[in-house]
Amino acid sequence: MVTGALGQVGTELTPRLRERYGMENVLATDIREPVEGAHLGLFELLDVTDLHRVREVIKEYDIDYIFHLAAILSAAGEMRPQLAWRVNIEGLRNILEASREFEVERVFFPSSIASFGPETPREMAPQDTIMRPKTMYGITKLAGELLCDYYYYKYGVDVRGVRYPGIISSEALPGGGTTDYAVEMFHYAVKEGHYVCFVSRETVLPMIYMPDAIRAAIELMEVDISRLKHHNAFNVSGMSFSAGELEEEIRRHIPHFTVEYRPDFRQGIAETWPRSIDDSAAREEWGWRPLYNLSFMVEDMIMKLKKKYEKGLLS
Ligand code: NAD
Ligand code: AKB
Repeated sequence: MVTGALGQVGTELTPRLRERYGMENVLATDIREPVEGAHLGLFELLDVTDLHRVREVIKEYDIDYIFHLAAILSAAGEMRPQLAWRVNIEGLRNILEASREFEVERVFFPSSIASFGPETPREMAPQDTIMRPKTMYGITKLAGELLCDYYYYKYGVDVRGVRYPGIISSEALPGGGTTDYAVEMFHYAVKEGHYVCFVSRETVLPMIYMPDAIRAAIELMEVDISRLKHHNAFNVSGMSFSAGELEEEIRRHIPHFTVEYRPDFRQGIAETWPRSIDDSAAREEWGWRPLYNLSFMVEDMIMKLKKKYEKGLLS
């Protein structure tokens, strides 16, 4: 079962899981209906804050693995902090509680670089370090990591997770995060040749390309637990670059592309996050290796988006 399956990650993780485990073996769920005509396979409406419904769906489908993606991201969470708390904390608790009750075999929980704070070393943020997040989203992600630990040690629920950097992808648009500029920049480059960026040119954040992000989730869920010392909240890294460096790399493919930098409140959020993260624990414990660097990712993104705009799949 995938929760929040219609979001940026679920849109690509769900089909990948279906390819790997069989169409009929993967249930997509979300609080909203899929767009009409989208070929989705098994789907149920599920609000993760509704424990009764979470239990009902897990029981009805005899769920054994859960990829719990439903969440309110950083920028949206600053607009609606109470909602972020409810979805990210109560939703996770419901998933863990029902997993304990129905003996779900494994749960995947994606945390984020947002769980770090300004007191964390900004370069190569370590796996185990000081963490004092300043956004509601970051607070819920850090509390979520701890809640996952609690269910693992107290009840033996096999919950595993990563701390994702900003995820760049070409299928679904991102859903209200601070790193959204890194995806939006591609769309505006391809369709308009100009982008107004909401963080400064110098802002550096860690990022990962979606194929690597999905592989990380699947590899971690499949690894033999005896290899894991951390089991949860693994730093996974792909690349780090400034907004200006991304602009320049895109311009190598679209020479007329220009960007204007007009930082808004999301600049303040970005400044509380590390510029790069150390993922050596993931590398050592389960063999994690990212395959995409900046130039490889930019080339692939532009090729995919150009095709989509040309075919009229995006407007
Ligand atoms: P998204 O915002 O694109 O998608 C979240 C989905 O959750 C949406 O489809 C939304 O409809 C659904 N949702 C919202 N409230 C819900 C509720 N009450 N019940 C059920 N579904 C609900 O997010 P995403 O980018 O796909 O992120 C997936 C997960 O990965 C999240 O937990 C996020 O914190 C984490 N993550 C994402 C990134 C990133 O850059 N995308 C980075 C780090 C961590
Ligand atoms: C956000 O910007 O909120 C997300 C994240 C890094 O968790 N993309």
